[in-house]
Amino acid sequence: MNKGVWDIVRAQFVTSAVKAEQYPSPQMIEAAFIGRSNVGKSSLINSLCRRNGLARVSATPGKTQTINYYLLNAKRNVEGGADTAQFYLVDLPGYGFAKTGKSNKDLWSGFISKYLSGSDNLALVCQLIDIRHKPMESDIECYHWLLGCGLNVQIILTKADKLSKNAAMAQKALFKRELGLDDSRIITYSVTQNTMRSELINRIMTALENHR
Ligand SMILES: Nc1nc2c(ncn2[C@@H]2O[C@H](COP(=O)(O)OP(=O)(O)OP(=O)(O)O)[C@@H](O)[C@H]2O)c(=O)[nH]1
Ligand SMILES: [Mg+2]
Repeated sequence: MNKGVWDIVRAQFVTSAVKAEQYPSPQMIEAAFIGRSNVGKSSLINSLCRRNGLARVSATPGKTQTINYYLLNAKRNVEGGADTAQFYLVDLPGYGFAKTGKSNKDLWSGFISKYLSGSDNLALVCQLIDIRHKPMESDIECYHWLLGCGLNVQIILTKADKLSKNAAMAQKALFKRELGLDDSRIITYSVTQNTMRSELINRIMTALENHR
């Protein structure tokens, strides 16, 4: 049967959580977004959902401080009708940023690592890395930690519009080597250009479909 590509047709904020008792019900399959503060996690969620202002974006690192759940409806055309699917997109606080008072490191050793290591519904973790940077210790460490949890990880190099096409390709090759990735595990993205939006949505949907 001929199947079309998935698109996101509806998105709404559901709830914020800092502990398991606050996770939303009903439970549903999930894809989570993680990465250093300011890398563009919330912006990417808005881009995928085509809803500016759905997730709060800020030029100041440390904007997102809780686990934020968004309920997404996806749709694709199939012969004679349409397939639909529902899942949670989960926006997480960034790592690698210490604010006065409660250190961001504490959050990571606490509720965020509990969320990542304890969810049977978590089909995919999208780890975002700023394409302009060299591979950083914290990113490499995070990536291996996620793999160690048995999680399915997709690397997204963000803010691709900040580099020339050639420089962006060179950075992608560097990250592929450094993390040992094939092309199916890494994608470059820009919220101002949006050219990879459909590709990324379909990678997420494939991961959700393959998760038992
Ligand atoms: N040029 C450009 N800027 C971007 C892109 N994505 C995000 N930004 C900018 O990067 C800044 C941080 O974006 P956020 O989406 O708030 O980043 P975040 O990872 O959610 O940050 P925290 O919640 O603080 O961890 C904002 O000023 C965005 O406008 C992109 O693809 N291109
Ligand atoms: Mg954010």
